[in-house]
Amino acid sequence: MQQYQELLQHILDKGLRKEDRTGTGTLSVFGYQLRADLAEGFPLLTTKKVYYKAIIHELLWFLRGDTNIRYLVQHGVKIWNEWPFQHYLQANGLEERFPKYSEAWKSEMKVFVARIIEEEAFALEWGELGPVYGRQWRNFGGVDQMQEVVEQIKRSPDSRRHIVSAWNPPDIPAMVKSGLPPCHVLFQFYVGEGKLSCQLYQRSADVFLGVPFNIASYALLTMMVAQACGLQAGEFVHTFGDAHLYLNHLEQARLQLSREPRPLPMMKINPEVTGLFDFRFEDFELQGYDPHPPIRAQVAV
Ligand code: DHF
Ligand code: TMP
Repeated sequence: MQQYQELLQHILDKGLRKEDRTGTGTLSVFGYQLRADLAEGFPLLTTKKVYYKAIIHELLWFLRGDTNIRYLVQHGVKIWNEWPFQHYLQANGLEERFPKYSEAWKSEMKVFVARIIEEEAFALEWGELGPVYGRQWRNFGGVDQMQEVVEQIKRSPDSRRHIVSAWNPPDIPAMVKSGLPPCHVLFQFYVGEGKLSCQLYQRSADVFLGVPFNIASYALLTMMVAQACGLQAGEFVHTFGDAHLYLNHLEQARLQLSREPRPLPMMKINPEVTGLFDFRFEDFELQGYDPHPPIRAQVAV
């Protein structure tokens, strides 16, 4: 993924200094595009180790229509914990006792997550992110967009209307309350020469932490939808709105840029699964992933 390295360099060179909602500050560019040919390998970064198991679980969680972090934490996935936790602190007047990013905050988050796992009622009340991706994909005002898009691709592959949108304006306030409004907002499928391609529009992109997950997640979704439609996987095209590096990720980005990309791994999917909603974690096997070591960074909440 030389193109990802180029995006990091581009933001370091050309990014505008902008303040942001989280108070962290960013270097930001507007409008950028990456393309990955899925026949060349699975586009998982090799210049740092990416916890790809979280990506598979998160994608299966979206496809279930689930919006509660309980399923994720039960599968060891921590990437969505900060937002319901912060909402919980705020709703219970605990924000001052547990200042964001402090050691007390980090250890209280562990207590919170343990309760999400152990107490179903607590999870139902405090583990909800609101009507985010899973809800909109499977039930956007009563429409199962994922089911319909698969049927449409099979029925009229040449259609220019293979769209799934997570951006549901009446639902945005409820998403803001306990989570975030969608970052990966809208995607479109395209069929040509028996291959299925996908383009994503991402309105806001944390290039160091979120984007490596987003690329792999949509590449995998493209492969899964292709299999469910009896097609080969083509390209994943990733289009960005505000693509930014948080100011506390710049050192990490420079370290990553000093590393040479390695050959891409291959993702093997159980060929027997033919329904998009029938995939299980065990149906995926990543082969030949040999990344450089992980690079830690604080996610901006
Ligand atoms: N907020 C912000 N500011 N940036 C994001 O990327 C982001 N992503 C969200 C929700 N809110 C967000 C959902 N996706 C991580 C990766 C993806 C993700 C959220 C967090 C993350 O922290 N990754 C670390 C640790 C992964 C692990 O658990 O091992 C990484 O090093 O990749
Ligand atoms: P925002 O809602 O103020 O744009 O903040 C959302 C942040 O989360 C922003 O830094 C982008 C980042 N993000 C990703 O990069 N990918 C994701 O999948 C998600 C959910 C968020």
